[in-house]
Amino acid sequence: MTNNKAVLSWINEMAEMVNPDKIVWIDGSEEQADALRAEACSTGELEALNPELYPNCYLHRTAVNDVARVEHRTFICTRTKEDAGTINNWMDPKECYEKLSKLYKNSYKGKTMYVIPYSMGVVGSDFAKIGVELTDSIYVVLNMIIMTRVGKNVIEALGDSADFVKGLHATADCDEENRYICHFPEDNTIWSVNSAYGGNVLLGKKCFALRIASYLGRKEGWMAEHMLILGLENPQGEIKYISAAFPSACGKTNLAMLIPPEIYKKAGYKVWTVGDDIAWIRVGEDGRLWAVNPENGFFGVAPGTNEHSNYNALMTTKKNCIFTNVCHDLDNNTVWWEGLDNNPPKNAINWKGEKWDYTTYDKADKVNTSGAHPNSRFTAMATNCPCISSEFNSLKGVPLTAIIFGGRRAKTAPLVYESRNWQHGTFVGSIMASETTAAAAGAVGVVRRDPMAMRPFVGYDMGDYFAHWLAMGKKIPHAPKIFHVNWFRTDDEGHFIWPGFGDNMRVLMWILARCAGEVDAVETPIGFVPKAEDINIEGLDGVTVDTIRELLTIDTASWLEDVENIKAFYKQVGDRVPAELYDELAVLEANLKK
Ligand code: OXD
Ligand code: MN
Repeated sequence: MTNNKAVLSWINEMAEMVNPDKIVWIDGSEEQADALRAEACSTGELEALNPELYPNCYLHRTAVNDVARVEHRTFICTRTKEDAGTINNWMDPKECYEKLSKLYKNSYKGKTMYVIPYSMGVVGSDFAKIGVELTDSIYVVLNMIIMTRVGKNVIEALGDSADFVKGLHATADCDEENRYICHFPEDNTIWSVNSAYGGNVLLGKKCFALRIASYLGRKEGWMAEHMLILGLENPQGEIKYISAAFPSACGKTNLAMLIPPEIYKKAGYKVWTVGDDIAWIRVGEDGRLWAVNPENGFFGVAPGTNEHSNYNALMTTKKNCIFTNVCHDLDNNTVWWEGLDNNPPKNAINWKGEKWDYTTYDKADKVNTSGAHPNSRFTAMATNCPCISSEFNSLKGVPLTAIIFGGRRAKTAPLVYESRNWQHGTFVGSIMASETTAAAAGAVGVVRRDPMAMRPFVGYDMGDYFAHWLAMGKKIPHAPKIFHVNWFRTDDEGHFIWPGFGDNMRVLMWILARCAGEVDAVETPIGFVPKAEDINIEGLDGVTVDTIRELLTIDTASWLEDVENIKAFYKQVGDRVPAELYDELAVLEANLKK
């Protein structure tokens, strides 16, 4: 498919090591994808679902020991340990190549090597970057076809350039003890071995679009972030774009596909999805920040997705979708997961491939008793999403009006607050955290600091990453305002106070009003919070202005406790935490003690 010397000699070198029976290029055609689906169905790698209810949809099960990203086996292999930083696992590149070469040796024997040329971002856009993934798995090929832009036009766009990310994946024996997800940012290379689970093997996603891309972004002056992008359209037809970073499992996909509450819907407001997981962001010629979603599909968590929590995501899964590790309803050959409805299938196979009796389900032991694995997934085409933005395929992206950070905090963070400026906003991102609700451990959960929701995804030193955020701020004449939200405050009985889901739009409306200079705010030690009466609660059952007041209170004692936790975290990040962030921390502490 190409005469590109760099591509061909790399493929030859890899093929010599893994020793496939044959090499097949993925050309992006429907005919080839169809043939691969048929082949995967004939071997049992995929099961075709009911063609009337789920046209062109398939079910796949991974090995039971291979169901999630493996952060403890994920490495950043820069030449010096310091450049990978203290938060990442590090291995010397030479040592890593040697170690993994042994695991790769002959691992494709009897198999086909699929060569997948793919683009992150629309081919032809200034944002787009090209990768080539080699894999022994048809499941990976078919997922990559949904999640990225794959095919001939990509390799044509590459021409004879050597500027592409080289990704090698081998399922090998799926041996947990020898599972490695390794990144060589200095070589534009990703090596993944002994896994076949999405997050570890769809190399365009976390590995390239976040870890390698964050490294490239720093070098080239742009940003790769773990952020959704949405457009909020007002009744006049004007659309403002917002990006938001939340840690995994804090509702990014739900916010990205939000359905406005009745009062806003009636008035003519709409929400459009540009992306649900990753944003690549650049400074535009107009001095604003412009963002694209480099992906082409959604790799979403299935459990909990239902008509009420995320109607649009559910609709997106109804055709051309690959389901992984969900429950198989044998009566009508469809899929099911916990939280889809209250009607578990009576004749079903669970995520492990065993006959499943729904009456044995025990919330305290989900992994062993649920029909679908808690991290079971759907891989769905973005263009099947009912609320996909008309700018999804835009070459220049969308201009950002606001950036939002958020975490799951039972007590500390208020419903929403606004940072004072870019530097303070960077600080707010750097202190992001999410709590586990460990009832056994007492009232307050365990805090895991997850800066900008990027803890597992920064391809270099975290202190340098903070410095890059500060440096970017100096290059943006019209920077978006930066906010922090928390949908997860709980009352004394542990119940969520804020209804969340579609009603989060009420908070987005305040954020956009602030960006337009249309509403006042109250200055507090942590930043600006709304006046309680400025959050619209019309049509909200059981939420009063007093509820909002409670959601906006700042508990000085728990914030001071948090300050100590932040100090410990910064210390762990190490020497490269910028002085400006220590200044912001000192200001926060002084404000709280005033
Ligand atoms: C994640 C994901 O783990 O998006 O963050 O899959
Ligand atoms: Mn994610």
